[in-house]
Amino acid sequence: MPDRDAAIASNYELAQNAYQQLGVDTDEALQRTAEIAISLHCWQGDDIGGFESSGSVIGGGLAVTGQYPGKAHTPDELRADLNKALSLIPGRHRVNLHANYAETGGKKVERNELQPEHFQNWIDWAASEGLGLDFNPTFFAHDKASDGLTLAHPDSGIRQFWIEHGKACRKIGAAIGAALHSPCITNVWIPDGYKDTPADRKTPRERLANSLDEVFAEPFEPTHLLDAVECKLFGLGSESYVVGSHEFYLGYAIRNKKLLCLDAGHFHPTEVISDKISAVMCWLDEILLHVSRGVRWDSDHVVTMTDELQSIALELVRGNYLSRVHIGLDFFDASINRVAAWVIGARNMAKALLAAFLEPSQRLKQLELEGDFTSRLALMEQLKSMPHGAVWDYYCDQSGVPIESEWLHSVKQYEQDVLSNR
Ligand code: RNT
Ligand code: ZN
Repeated sequence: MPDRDAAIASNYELAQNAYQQLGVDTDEALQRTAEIAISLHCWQGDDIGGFESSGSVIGGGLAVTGQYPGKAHTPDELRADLNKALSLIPGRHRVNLHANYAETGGKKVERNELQPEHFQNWIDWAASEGLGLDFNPTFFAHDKASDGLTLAHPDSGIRQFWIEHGKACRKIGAAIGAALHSPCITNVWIPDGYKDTPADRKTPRERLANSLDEVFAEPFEPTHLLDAVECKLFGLGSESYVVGSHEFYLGYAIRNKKLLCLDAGHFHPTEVISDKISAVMCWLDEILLHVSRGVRWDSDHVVTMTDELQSIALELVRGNYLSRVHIGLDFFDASINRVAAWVIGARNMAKALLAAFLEPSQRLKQLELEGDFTSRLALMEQLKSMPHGAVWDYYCDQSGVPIESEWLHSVKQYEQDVLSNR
């Protein structure tokens, strides 16, 4: 389509000139955006169902609402859906797995007995697609997690089971990282907490610290495995107390040289992770982000182009943190096409990063240093109506993926050809 191609090129040229006036090199911004991998969470594709067929409810305070048809029921369907989504997202990315996505060939394998071989199909697929993989132990959707306690459980037998699960998952993560020549970030999130006011806030936290020490006892090559711990303020069923709170895991991560995972939906609604990044990066080598969108009590809406998303991207770029921050997505919506949910969230993350690379950050910092806050504010506002959409479309086109007005058609076609036949 010569008209389409000409429009993309000429819109880009106009944008390039406009950014040049601000001292911003759009080509460089495109290159830098292309270097960033975003880890796509597999669980958006099947409402965190996984393939254990244990019949356990998800639990852990995680609730996926919606009945949109066409969800993936098998590993092959899920991989096909991921391939579809990835074909519509510019750049080279990663996929984030949960332990309950193991493939055990119809055999019941307990969580504490999972092995790397149960993820061999995922590894082979990732290798053939040129993807990195990340991993998560699954401390929910299980009989032994039905009372909402796992690593902090007062029953030592149950605690031991989950410790063994954590250990098994780190072995799997290390095997994945070794096989794919890219460190597998293995992230621990547990649901543990209480619905109502606890009488003892201290002991569960001590139990959690001890359990984590056991889980993390075995050393692995950091080129194969990076451990992360994820904090949360509250969840469904843990409204009054969460054992693994922010302060708990921040301290644990600093002392034990772990990555801290900051999930954008895991704080009080007036708290933002964009303000936390530069604070925790003073004390931690690396962190993991779960980019999500909180809406009232839900922490897992599809990522949209919010102020906070743009602020997160700006912080990563302004602070030059991108080599120390791993970006993952974490949301689940079963009320819309699940492939589209991935595409919207991931494209927004990439688009926000591109917009951040298009910011004349030095100039803004200089104005701030000079105390000219009027000009700082005026320039920040001016930037909001700059033509970054034209740069984005050009980036998508150059990357061989549909531009903004085109990708949905491709998902609708996939829905008709594939999803609607499930
Ligand atoms: C839950 C955490 C956690 C999960 C995934 C499925 O509140 O955000 O990251 O969403 O592990
Ligand atoms: Zn999360």
